[in-house]
Amino acid sequence: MSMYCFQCQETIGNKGCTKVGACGKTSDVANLQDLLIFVLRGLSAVNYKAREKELNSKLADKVIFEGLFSTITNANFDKEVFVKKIKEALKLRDEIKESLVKNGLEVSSHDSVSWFSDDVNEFEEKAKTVGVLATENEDIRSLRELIIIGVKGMAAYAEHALNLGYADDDLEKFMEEALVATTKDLSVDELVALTLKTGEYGVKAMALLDTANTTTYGNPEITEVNIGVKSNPGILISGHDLKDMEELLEQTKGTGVDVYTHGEMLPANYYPKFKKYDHFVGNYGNAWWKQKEEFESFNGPILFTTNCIVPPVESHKSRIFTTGSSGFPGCVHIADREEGKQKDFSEIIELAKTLKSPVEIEKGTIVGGFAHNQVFELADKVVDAVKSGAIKKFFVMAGCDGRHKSRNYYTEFAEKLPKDTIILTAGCAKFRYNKLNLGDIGGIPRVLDAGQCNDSYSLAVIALKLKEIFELNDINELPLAYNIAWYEQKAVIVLLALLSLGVKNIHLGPTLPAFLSPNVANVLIENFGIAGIGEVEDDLKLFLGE
Ligand code: SF4
Ligand code: SF3
Repeated sequence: MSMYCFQCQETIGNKGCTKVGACGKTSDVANLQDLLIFVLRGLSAVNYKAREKELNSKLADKVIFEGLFSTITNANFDKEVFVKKIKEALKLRDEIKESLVKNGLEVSSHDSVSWFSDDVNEFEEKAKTVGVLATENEDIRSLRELIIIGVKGMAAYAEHALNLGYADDDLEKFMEEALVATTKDLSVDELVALTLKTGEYGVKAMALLDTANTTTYGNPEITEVNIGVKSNPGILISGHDLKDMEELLEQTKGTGVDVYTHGEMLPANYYPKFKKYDHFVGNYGNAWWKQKEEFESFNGPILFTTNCIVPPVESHKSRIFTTGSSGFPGCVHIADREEGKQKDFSEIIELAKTLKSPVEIEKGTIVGGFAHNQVFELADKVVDAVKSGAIKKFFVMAGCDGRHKSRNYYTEFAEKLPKDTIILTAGCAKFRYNKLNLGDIGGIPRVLDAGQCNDSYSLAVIALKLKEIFELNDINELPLAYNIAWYEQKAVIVLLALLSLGVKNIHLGPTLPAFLSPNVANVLIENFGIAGIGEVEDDLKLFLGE
């Protein structure tokens, strides 16, 4: 075994990747990611303590959540990045440690606070001893990882919000608390309680990002998104970061280069502020896992702002650029913005001008933009449709897409749902059914896309609003079922957030996470009615109570 990673749905054999990741992550990168998490625990311990005398460092908060984000599945494959991040975190940890001593505050004796090296060979040695398997008890390991994985998702959302100038110290403090808690001898019950608290903070993180996005770019509105192409050369932008989207649109204005969204950037099309750009053409392609073919035919440069990168083939590797928490060795990384300035995308734009325009792979439009504000505007229509029986049930089918064949389940499930049901979606899971032509109910489309995975927050807000309108005591009394698909860690924080809001009986697929030990899975099953998926026909009967 040269590594151990089981944080995503595609982990090998639904157990763990032990030689190389199914995602393409090499063992040296996986191990350095483990070491980074270990070092971030130490940094969290000292920064958390420093809060007692308001000596805590804002930079440490940023280093912590950016570090967590960079370890998310498919975000960053660059070994050098992790070496740099480990060194930076160690340096900062020791500076804060010094200030703790000076100010008479106790310094934890945990190894993550005292271990130090600046030798990369030693990093590799140490990394082998601090990974997931360092916790021997299977249930404690499972809960610790569930919390860390949830916090990784939370960190991603916090980073996007910060890029738009929105931060919440409470959230940063919690991330530190959670990381430190995973170094302590907590009981199963205490860890279960912390898991739920992670969900509560997940709601806060998504709410913060929602405020950041909608305040900056307006509320998403119903939009027909073009999925065809135009004749200019284009740049494809992927991932979740709207600030990058804005700056790319600004810098491409008047250059003769068009901009297209890909994967989780599709919802950028729904924001009023982005609609004013004539050269913003629409969306190209589908969910992340089809990028090999779709990037080939796109012809132009591709900018990754976050996960999900598939290791690129040589024929288009030189057209791939990364920025923010994403990275891939050999691909140009666009540096972070300097205070008061934009990122510099000129290299991508210059390259685009020399390349051919995209080959059309689809034609027509898809409809989206059903985040909370837009749905509230339609509330009367929706409520009438429920009261008249025209809408019998809503299905929340949010989350991630992935490459496993078993995910055809979601397409089939959407196709076979009765015509009096509505799908509420968010995240790249939607690409399994958003081009199916499922029709509408009295003008309300049967697939309502709220946006990115973080916009699952909108779905929760919508559910809470419906509960209020129908004067129900419990969110679970709504005619609403949850059939969620997951792949990476952001979907885990969405799941924990829903649990913390009291949502029961969520079905999670295509497989239950490998990081849930049988006992921990049982806790979730018994207390929250969490279930996996089965055959489409059987599940439909179950969901529809037939
Ligand atoms: Fe395996 Fe997923 Fe970890 Fe990649 S992120 S190494 S596929 S478990
Ligand atoms: Fe998709 Fe990677 Fe999760 Fe944001 S882009 S939902 S998988």
